[in-house]
Amino acid sequence: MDKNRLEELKEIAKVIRRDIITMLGEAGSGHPGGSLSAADIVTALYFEVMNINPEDPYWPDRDRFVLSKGHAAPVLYAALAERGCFDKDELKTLRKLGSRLQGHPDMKKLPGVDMSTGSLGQGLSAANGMALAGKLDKKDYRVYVLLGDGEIQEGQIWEAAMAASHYKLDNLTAFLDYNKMQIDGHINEVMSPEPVADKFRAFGWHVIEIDGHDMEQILNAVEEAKKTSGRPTIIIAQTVKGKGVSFMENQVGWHGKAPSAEQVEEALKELA
Ligand SMILES: Cc1ncc(C[n+]2csc(CCOP(=O)(O)OP(=O)(O)O)c2C)c(N)n1
Repeated sequence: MDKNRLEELKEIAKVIRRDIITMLGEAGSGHPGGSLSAADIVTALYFEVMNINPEDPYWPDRDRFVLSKGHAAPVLYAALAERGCFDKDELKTLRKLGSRLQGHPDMKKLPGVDMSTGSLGQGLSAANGMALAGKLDKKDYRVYVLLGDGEIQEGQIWEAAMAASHYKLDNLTAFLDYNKMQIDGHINEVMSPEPVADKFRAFGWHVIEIDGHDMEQILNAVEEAKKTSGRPTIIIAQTVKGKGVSFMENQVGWHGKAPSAEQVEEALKELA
């Protein structure tokens, strides 16, 4: 990949991280840790990978994205706004009464959101449906879904994993945001998903393991997924919860807490 383009994408990821911090500071509540850990993946999808048209959000041939870990809504809103789907000024309305930018994404309110999410465990099933519909309709759009490592403790994920390989959904690519933390502690202490790569392999998936903050690795993995036929792909992305803001990194306490005005200032300095 062109070095300049890679640098541009890294810059966009920084803008997305800054917007996440600003929005959460303004809202006074929300989920910074899991939004920041997913920022590079979501940037790669919306700015390099996905075939979408911001002027025609319901275009039937568009690629789809399901933010299955819906509490990370700020990363999706920041990406949609930066991509031109709506005015960036609206980011200020996050979590306000009547806003299109609810605490969890609502497809009936905000064009550009392909699936309403927030109740963990359901997004992979919805993505399966979109991928299966694409096959039945003989369309060549692709479906991307982002899962949390705590989220995959939900049984429905494994029913969906089984179905995706049964239906040979090679137009479906899942990302696992493997930041090792969930709401109330370290993943290994609460409920370990390990050996997660072997589990998905056993369910019939093609598995790729990457550093989820390395833009080149993310893009190469997506290319490999596109070339994989007859089965779905999961990209297990090693990430850091709170990535980019030193005092939030690897801190469970920053799962669902907004930064104060001083903390917003400090974080924005680091992300300058
Ligand atoms: C069905 C359901 N149960 C509980 C919650 C509350 N909840 C919100 S975020 C979260 C932790 C999710 O952890 P993980 O998937 O690892 O997300 P990340 O650490 O990436 O933010 C929980 C339990 C929920 N949203 N849905």
